[in-house]
Amino acid sequence: MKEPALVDARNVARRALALYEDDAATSAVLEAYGQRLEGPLRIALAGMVKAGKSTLLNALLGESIAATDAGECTRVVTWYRRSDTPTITLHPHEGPPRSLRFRRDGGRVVFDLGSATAADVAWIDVGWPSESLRSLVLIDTPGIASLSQEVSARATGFLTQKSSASAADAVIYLMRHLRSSDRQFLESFRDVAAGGSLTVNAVAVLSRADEIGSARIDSLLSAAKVARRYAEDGDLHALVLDVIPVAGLLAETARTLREDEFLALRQIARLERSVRERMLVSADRFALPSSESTLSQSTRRALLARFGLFGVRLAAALIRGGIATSTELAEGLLQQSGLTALQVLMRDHFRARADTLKVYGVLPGLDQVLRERPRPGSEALLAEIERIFATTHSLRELAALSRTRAGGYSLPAEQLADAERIVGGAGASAAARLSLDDTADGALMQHRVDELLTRWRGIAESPLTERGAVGLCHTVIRSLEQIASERPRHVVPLMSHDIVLPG
Ligand SMILES: Nc1nc2c(ncn2[C@@H]2O[C@H](COP(=O)(O)OP(=O)(O)OP(=O)(O)O)[C@@H](O)[C@H]2O)c(=O)[nH]1
Ligand SMILES: [Mg+2]
Repeated sequence: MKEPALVDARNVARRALALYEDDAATSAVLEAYGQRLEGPLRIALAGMVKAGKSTLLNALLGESIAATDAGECTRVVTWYRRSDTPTITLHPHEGPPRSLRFRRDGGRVVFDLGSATAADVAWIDVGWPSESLRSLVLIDTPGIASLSQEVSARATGFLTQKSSASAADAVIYLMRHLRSSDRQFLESFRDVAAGGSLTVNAVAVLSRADEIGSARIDSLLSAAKVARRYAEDGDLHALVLDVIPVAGLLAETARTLREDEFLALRQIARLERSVRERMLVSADRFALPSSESTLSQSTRRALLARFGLFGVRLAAALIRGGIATSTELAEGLLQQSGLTALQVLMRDHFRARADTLKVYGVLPGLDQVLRERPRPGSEALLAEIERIFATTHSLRELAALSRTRAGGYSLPAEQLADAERIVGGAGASAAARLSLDDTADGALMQHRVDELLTRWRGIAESPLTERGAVGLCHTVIRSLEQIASERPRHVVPLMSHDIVLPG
């Protein structure tokens, strides 16, 4: 969907740049905001140390580039953006950027910081010819609450910098359990997010989901239940759009599955049941030397590292259930991993309103620069920013959505749920807003819009509706009118490259 506010925001950025032409420091900041409006949506992965951020990033990329060991690279903010040729550039705090050499090692991309330590590095920029980066930039951040205060501060500093030109437009927050430190972080992030609201641009991932049920074959079902409970938790509901269980390791491996791995797993699947069960009773047992299969100990260790015990058990079960090729296995594992569900959420909540999210994040930053450095002409630009916020419906929707989720309106629960969905709380597509299937036809949609319009006009005019909620009613009505005027609307496809499987 075209976002008229994007054009307006770019205009403000351009005019501001002209206004501060003689001030190099301010110009640099304004230019960075301008670039943020021009470039793809920026999504950061955040969370406590070892939550599985880099693994999930690799899964989303479909390639193993981000380091998941304990090296220095895990301690710096790293950007992944699309470029025609692979390049890795280190940006130090002091001195010019420099290229880093990398090599491939068993399907992984490996690079190191050379003589630099993480403390010397401002950020690393990875340019990669990955289709998954066509419409987004992914940002890997170091673990929060890591042993080193300094590393933790780097992540928190990046994610919570107030109105920074280099901040992310949206966040995927990974947590293994809901700890008080997770809540604190999400709250601190909300406090500095644009307009004091994080909700509209954050989703939580219940990560390493395969470990939740001790790698039992129904682990992901247990994880789904836990995720549901978290999603319904009042506090979290006000902080993130949803909570999705994802087994990132399984997803990464599925997207980079090799033929030799499939063949090894098939051998395990073909073992006699009692032998197989004994072998898979624990990770330790699986890694022990054994004469019960021809798979070497090093092969079994490699499988464990790539799949985890749960992944090996699941793969064996899928093959026994009839899966006959590595491509089918990759597909089956990917589906189970939860990655596809996360990608759908990213499509419906982030990509479908990418331009709006960029504007929502950047305008408060421009506003701040103009206020901090007033000069003749800055007042007019501030007024323009205010006008954009006041008149752009999509921005009002985001504000209404986060306020609704934070319990900011007193309306009956059923009406609130209805309102939340209509302003885009279940996804930005018309079908999601109307609570209809993606395949619903025009006539059905029209009928539903008419029905909802009548209902919401009634609520807006009812003397029983509290004054404070009338504004929300008008936003809801406007959203419905917009759906009516824009039909047939396009559903943003889940890009084929999002679910590319290894050949
Ligand atoms: N079983 C299992 N292990 C996982 C999963 N995701 C990550 N791991 C393992 O957990 C460890 C940490 O994973 P990373 O992806 O490096 O986590 P991180 O959050 O990036 O860690 P830091 O950057 O050091 O904070 C690695 O050994 C991964 O193999 C998962 O979904 N399942
Ligand atoms: Mg990491």
